[in-house]
Amino acid sequence: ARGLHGEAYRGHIFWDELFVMPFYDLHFPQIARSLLMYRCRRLDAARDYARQHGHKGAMFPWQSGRTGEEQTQTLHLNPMTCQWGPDNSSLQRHVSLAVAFNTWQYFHITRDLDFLENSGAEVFFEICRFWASKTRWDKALGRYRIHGVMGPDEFHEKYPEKDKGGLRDNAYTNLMVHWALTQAAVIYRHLGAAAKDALAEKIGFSIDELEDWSQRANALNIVMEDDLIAQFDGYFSLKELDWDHYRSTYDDIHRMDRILKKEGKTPDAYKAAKQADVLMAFFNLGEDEIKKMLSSMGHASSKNLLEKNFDYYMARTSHGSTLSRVVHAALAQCLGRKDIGWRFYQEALGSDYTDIQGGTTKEGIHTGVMGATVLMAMTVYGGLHTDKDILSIDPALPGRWEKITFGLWFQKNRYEFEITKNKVILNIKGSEDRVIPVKVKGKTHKVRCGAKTTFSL
Ligand code: IFM
Repeated sequence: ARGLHGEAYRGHIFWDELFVMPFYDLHFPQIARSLLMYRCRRLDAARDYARQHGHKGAMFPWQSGRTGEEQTQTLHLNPMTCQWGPDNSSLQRHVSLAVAFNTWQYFHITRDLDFLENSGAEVFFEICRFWASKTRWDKALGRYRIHGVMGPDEFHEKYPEKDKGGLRDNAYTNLMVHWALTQAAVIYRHLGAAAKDALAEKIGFSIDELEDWSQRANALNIVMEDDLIAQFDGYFSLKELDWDHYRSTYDDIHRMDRILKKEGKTPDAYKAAKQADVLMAFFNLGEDEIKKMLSSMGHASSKNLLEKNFDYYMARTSHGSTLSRVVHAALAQCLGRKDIGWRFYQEALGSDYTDIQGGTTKEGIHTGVMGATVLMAMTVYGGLHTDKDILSIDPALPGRWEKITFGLWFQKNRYEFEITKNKVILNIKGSEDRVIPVKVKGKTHKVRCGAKTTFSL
């Protein structure tokens, strides 16, 4: 979470590389690969961890260090009361989904087949196995459910009336599980025959598993009401928080959990989130993909799915993590809410310059927000999209930016962009006899390598 800059969290590794990796995928693929190898080398520890909890496959720990074992604290100090309380955050099993997502993204951007065949696919499939074994069939509901997890929002650790940690059907988790269990077939198709045989030999993987995963993925439970995706099953029955009251009573309400506990209440009982949770799924996959996934899970959604969820959850989030601001900045821009997006982006950029979390920077910079803000200059404002096999660019430079230039590697080609308010200049390195399709403002152009091509905007 803090790179090598300081000792916060005792140097532990969480899921923050989800926000950091795309920067390295595009600019320094060897570093990206080595970050992924940190996980691959700890696959056996993740397998043991899954076994200890009665599951199959590999379950990566929420916080890990050298050995790959779970290092998450089980007690948490509330500095407002100087009291220790239980900490269930190790139930953030979604960390494994970040590993799977990063594995796919790295391969998609770099086309490093050697990595996929020798390490990545095994990790990906073992993560899928874990999630498949964690799904439980609910006969009455006619759906698979996932129990006992926490989403990225760390204010909700359990149901208020229960002692045991964990929630049912966290939407971010279930959507990402759907994504992973479905994406496994795509990964499998990329493998050569020898790699497929090797996986069959090494982990007993067979194509039948893909069929089982796809069936579970489509029958996963997502709780929805009129387009609103419930953060977890039971979320809509929680109490509303009086945000105006807390804003006027406290100078800083980012850590609403600590304030509520100081008042003898529990954040578990309120519709109040520390950071983006449902919205994280949109941040990772985009609105169109979420709609497609919901539809294959039997949910109709309207045109305004993202907008409705954005407004609903933004009004109920205190941004107690720097990661929340980048998610809100990116999604606000997608919705054309440029002012809101820019405000979140500015705050995110200032995270360590102005130490917005009141003293945490001295323990190390926040690598997640740093990686994401650099990337967003290219993606959110430069308008770069790398999710398909054709690179696409549709810039939306903010008011004061006159020009942005950047280079990147994508599927083994080197692209160099110079973007102003009214033009894009692209130079794809390589010999002049090569032509590569690129989308500019939604239109596909065949771009000749080895020379600059200018597009008017
Ligand atoms: O991984 C994050 C988490 O999402 C919010 N709390 C801090 C962790 C480390 O940065």
